[in-house]
Amino acid sequence: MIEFNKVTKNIGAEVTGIDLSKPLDEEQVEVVRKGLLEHLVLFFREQDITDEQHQAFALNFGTLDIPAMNKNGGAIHVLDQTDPKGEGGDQWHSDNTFMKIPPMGSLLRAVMLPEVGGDTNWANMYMAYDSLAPGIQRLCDELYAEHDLTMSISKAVDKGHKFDLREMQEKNPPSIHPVVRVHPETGRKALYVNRSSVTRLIGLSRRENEALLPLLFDAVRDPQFQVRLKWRVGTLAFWDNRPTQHYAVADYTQRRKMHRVTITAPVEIDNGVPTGPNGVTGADAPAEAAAARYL
Ligand SMILES: O=C(O)CCC(=O)C(=O)O
Ligand SMILES: [Fe+2]
Repeated sequence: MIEFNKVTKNIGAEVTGIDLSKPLDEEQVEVVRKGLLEHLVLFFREQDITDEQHQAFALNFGTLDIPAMNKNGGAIHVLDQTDPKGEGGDQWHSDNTFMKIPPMGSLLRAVMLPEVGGDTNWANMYMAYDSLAPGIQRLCDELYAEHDLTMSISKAVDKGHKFDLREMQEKNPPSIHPVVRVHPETGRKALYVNRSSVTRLIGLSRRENEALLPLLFDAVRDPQFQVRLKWRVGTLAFWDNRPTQHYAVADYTQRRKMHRVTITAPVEIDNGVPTGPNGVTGADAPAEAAAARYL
């Protein structure tokens, strides 16, 4: 029987009674899906699985994305790091929010780990939203933000990674999303801005941006909203990318190798377009006024 054992009060559960090397039946898939909605990130321990089994498990919950930075064109993204500082994971973020349809979830598996260090943290962004004063929540409910992959990629380029930044920007132009995202399955509001990719709040002046953005970015920092995972080889983490952010702690110098797939939800469950209160999407943002006031 599949069981969920909470790791903290507010986010994260270890899942037992499931073998990810075997196909799941419909009932098992439904139990895991519900568990994910409740706990936001699920940890599966001692799963000695192949990339194919990893992908087969992910396919129960959506279609596989081909990541923008994947040079080999496959769905498995390999993170192989010994010098992780500034490589992107060590900043609170939700995956690929520069996309019009960011991934619904990510499934990350530890293949090789340093002796110590390299933990990952997740934060509950429903709670981050709930922690704001009602007046600030109302303000946020009406705002939009621009998400751009340039910030995180240019850091990697600075570190010597070979990306053609201009080509990546052309292929992946910035997207605008509501600052508050209503989860299509739970109906709850989550704060949907992250320091890794948000460049500005639309329609606000530069000074207004400078005052408000740090407040919103830093709502994620309260440890009450967080869970920290100590990986073991064979641990797989599956998170709902819509109401969470995560942060990979860059405190190791030995090799750490992780395999990841990201998924897009089935359209009948979620069309994938981040949607705010009253059903607005990035397309409803006041774009003209924004450009003028930003300057
Ligand atoms: O390396 C990790 O633990 C997480 C990296 C990350 O941000 C991701 O896989 O999306
Ligand atoms: Fe990430």
